[in-house]
Amino acid sequence: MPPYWNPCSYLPRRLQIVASLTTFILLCFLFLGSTSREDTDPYLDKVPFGSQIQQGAHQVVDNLPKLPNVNTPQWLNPFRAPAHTPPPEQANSSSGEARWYTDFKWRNPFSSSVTLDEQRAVLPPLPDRPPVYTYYDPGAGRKDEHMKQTEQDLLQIWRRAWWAQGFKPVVLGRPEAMNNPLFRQVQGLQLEPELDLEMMRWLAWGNMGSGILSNWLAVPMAPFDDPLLTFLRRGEYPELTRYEGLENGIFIGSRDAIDSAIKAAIAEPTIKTKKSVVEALPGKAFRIDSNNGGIAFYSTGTIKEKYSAISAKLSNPSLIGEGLAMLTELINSHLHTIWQNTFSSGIAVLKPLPEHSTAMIEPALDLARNLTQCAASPIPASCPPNRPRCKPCVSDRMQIHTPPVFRNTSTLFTIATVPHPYTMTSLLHERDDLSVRFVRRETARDQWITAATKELLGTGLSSFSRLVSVKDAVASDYGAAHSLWLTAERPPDKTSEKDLEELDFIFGFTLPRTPTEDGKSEDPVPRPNREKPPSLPPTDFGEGMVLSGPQLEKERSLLERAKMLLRRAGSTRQIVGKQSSNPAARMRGVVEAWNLADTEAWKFVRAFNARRRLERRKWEEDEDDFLGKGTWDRWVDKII
Ligand SMILES: *[C@@H]1O[C@H](CO)[C@@H](O)[C@H](O)[C@H]1NC(C)=O
Ligand SMILES: *[C@@H]1O[C@H](CO)[C@@H](O)[C@H](O)[C@H]1NC(C)=O
Ligand SMILES: CC(=O)N[C@H]1CO[C@H](CO)[C@@H](O)[C@@H]1O
Repeated sequence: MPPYWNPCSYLPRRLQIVASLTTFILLCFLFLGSTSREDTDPYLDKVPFGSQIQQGAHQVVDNLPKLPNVNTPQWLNPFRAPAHTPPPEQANSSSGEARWYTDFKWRNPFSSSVTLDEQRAVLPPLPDRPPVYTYYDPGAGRKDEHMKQTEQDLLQIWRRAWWAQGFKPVVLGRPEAMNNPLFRQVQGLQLEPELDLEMMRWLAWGNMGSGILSNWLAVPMAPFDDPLLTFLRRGEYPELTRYEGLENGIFIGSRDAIDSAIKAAIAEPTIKTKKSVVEALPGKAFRIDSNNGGIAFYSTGTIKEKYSAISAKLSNPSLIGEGLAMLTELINSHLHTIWQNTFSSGIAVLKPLPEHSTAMIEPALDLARNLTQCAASPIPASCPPNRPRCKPCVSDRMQIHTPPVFRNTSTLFTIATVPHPYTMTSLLHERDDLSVRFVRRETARDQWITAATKELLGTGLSSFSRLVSVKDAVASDYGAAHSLWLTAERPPDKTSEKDLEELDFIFGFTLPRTPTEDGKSEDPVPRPNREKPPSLPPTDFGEGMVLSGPQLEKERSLLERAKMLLRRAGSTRQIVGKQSSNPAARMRGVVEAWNLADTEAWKFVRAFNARRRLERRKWEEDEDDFLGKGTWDRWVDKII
């Protein structure tokens, strides 16, 4: 939906308001006059929030000047549901205070125009994650515990990397292979151990049906929009395909194609002398694709050729565990490097209203610092097998910017912190005792969203139409791959394993978390002659602004108190009962009603993040079924 444009914006402010209001009321009569209901006041009927809060908010803000609402897009909204019944609750659509409703109409500026419920944000449908399977047999070969632990770490890297790229990784084991009706026939063949393992992979894969079969040393290592990854995400694999140069790292195919390939291999008279399925099948059994740039496969051959320090360890039976541990670190550092190379302009830690948001963006800045660090690596200057010309972190350090405005640059990763309007108002006016009167008389509406999108959308638009762009930046495929949106009140908790793991699964690698010797996350290697990365156009204000100690302390404590008040207020649903006895809830309701667009943005981000956490938790629960049936459990039994 294109942003709307206020045709009156060239008029002086007062005239503008009068003209817009007149237009609005006329339009209301035009479009809605004939369907007039009991409500005699056409304006009240149209305020853009759900019916419940509408009453509550009117109690609280009954004599607010209502003018700034004239741009409410309700009457422009072609999707507006004619019925006045809220859509049904969907399964798993809440987490804590956050509630959401998944619908294609998510780009509507106001969720409540779809959900008729102030608390439910409308999110885009979750993209389908095509499954990618790997086969892991902990029993294969004789291994010590340390080695198994390292293999588990490698599997974890594999799972994280595929998850972050929009897939659903599934680790299969021997039980899945045994479940395949062709298992007995394969067993009867007495194959070479190498081919036997390979056949088990195929049997397990065939048992699951169409999909991707990946070696657990084959990980996606490319920008989100890489052509191979984009193709794989589509989830359609009509032909049995392998990839040039990736050996048995990755195959795709439909269930029928997999089955007939296994049958053909079994029927092959010379199969006992073969070492792999590819070798056992005639050449034309596979389509061979050369579009292979998105995946890095750390095969034995590749390790020998490119990472000799590791291959030296792996070829000595008593040092294999150590070699695998090095490989774990190497692959993680390569994933991090490729991520850094993708965002060559650096990281933008969004800082609108910079005079008052230093404390607010501290968690985002901490995250950005860790992301720009160089990951520990046994071979620091190395590149992944699929990107021999990468720029290793040690020679090309990523930059951090703190622009006051959101920029949509494809080579810039944005970390944004969206405050609740109560928090923002409290910080802007440096007071924590906001009153209804003060909010109405002294504060401007929707300051955060207006400031953040000033460059992207100019100054002439209403805050409501800005929501469309912000929602796009948060939740579209493109937006989600180029930015991370946090809420100021619940940033990732540095002391919580869960939150840190969540970040790892968003980025697809483990972030560096060990401070450097001086306690700061600074550049470990001095590099006098490095090239400067492409710099962004300078901003005329805010960037690099630093607060002095006491000021910063004051801001931090205001922020803490705002968080506390919001927690006390709980959900604004409490104020619907008109005379809310909870003054915090009442105050929160007033501020939310005054800053509709900022509130909507905040709720949207909160719901988006909550749903993302829930999606992953659900996958891990589902995966337990496989791991429980298969490898993980038996293997954990052995370790304990
Ligand atoms: C940012 O740019 C991309 C590609 O140029 C575009 O698809 C997207 O809609 C833009 N996002 C916003 C918020 O303007
Ligand atoms: C960033 O690194 C520091 C140590 O330098 C660590 O304490 C902190 O938890 C890390 N934060 C995140 C979000 O990874
Ligand atoms: C993670 C989670 O809450 N999962 C639930 C989703 O909804 C189904 C049925 O509605 C439940 O069975 C799950 O437990």
